Amino acid sequence: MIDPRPGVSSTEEISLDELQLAARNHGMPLEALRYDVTPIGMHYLLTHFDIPNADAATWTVEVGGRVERPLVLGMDDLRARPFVTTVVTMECAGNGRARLHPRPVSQPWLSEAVGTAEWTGTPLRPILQEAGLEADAVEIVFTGADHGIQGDAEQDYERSLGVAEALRDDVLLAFEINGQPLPPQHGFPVRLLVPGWYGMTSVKWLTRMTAVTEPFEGYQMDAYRLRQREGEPGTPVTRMQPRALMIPPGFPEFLTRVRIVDAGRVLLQGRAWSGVAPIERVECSTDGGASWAGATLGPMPPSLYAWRSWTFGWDATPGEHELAARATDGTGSTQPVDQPWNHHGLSNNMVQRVPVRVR
Ligand SMILES: Nc1nc2c(c(=O)[nH]1)N[C@H]1C(S)=C(S)[C@@H](COP(=O)(O)O)O[C@H]1N2
Ligand SMILES: [Mo]
Repeated sequence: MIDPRPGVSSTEEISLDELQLAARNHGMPLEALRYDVTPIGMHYLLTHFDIPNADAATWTVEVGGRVERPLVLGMDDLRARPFVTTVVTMECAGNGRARLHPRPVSQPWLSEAVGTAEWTGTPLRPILQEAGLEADAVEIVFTGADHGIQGDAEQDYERSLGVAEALRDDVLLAFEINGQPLPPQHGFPVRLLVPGWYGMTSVKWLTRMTAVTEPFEGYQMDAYRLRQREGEPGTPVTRMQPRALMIPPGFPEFLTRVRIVDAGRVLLQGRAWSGVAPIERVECSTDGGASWAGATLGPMPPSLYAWRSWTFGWDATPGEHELAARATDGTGSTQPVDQPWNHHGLSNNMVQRVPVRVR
């Protein structure tokens, strides 16, 4: 199929450029869905440019722009502030992209660009209040120390957040993950954490926060919009849409990763999350999505923004099967069974399908 649109692949083959991104930016092995909190090295990772060489002793976070009292905070200042620890599920907005047809050319995620961590940090709101936002400030621009070129624009990685969202009491400047200092790849020494939103908003290697009077239009704002074609205005990508994933049952065949399962009772297990509203329902299908039945939800998660476990009993009969799972959140929003295609393959929560051979 030849697709004339720029930025989408006209072949089914993953290119070496995409493989290069995939080798740097790894997903979470799906068997790690068994953990409430993802072990650090198994949490997904996405870095657009290079991991900066950061020295905590000299690191500063500047607070400037439309504020009454500009601040310069070192890591000792940040660590001396009140801190909280919270369990948050984070997912890349491009998760699922590589299963779209035609395929948007970027980091080729299948469905594993997710992880749940126990983040420790200091709340952002009191810092912004100390700096004193001017009345005409509408957004805060968060700048990372990493630098590169994307879409012809040379840039530091930068994303903004509206003032109301930035002042939410669960937004943190995080300096620890799972009880340890952030490792280099997750934003050492400090990153923004915006629970509920797709990962692009949680700026790593944070160096600057700038209050601005107009919506910020930097590259990473323009890139995260839902549009069918380049050039359309589109709508911004914000919170994580509901998604359920299952631990692929049985054991895999090395190359294809098709699952081999013994006939009989099989307990399917997984996690579900939404950044919009709590998970209300998870359903499973064992016939490729033709019919669905309710899964059993596990205990309430430790925070509003942590994934919830689920289980589903399946009487596996010999033959080839396709398993699927889908989540519904408290707004009634359910995962689509057909692809919700958009130009960069963002915010795409098509159901996961797991081919299984029962013997
Ligand atoms: N400075 C900076 N922050 C960043 C990024 C980046 O490339 N640079 N990537 C973003 C994206 S797209 C995602 S999905 C998350 C990934 O966070 P993680 O690598 O800690 O899982 O970080 C976000 N924050
Ligand atoms: Mo991302």
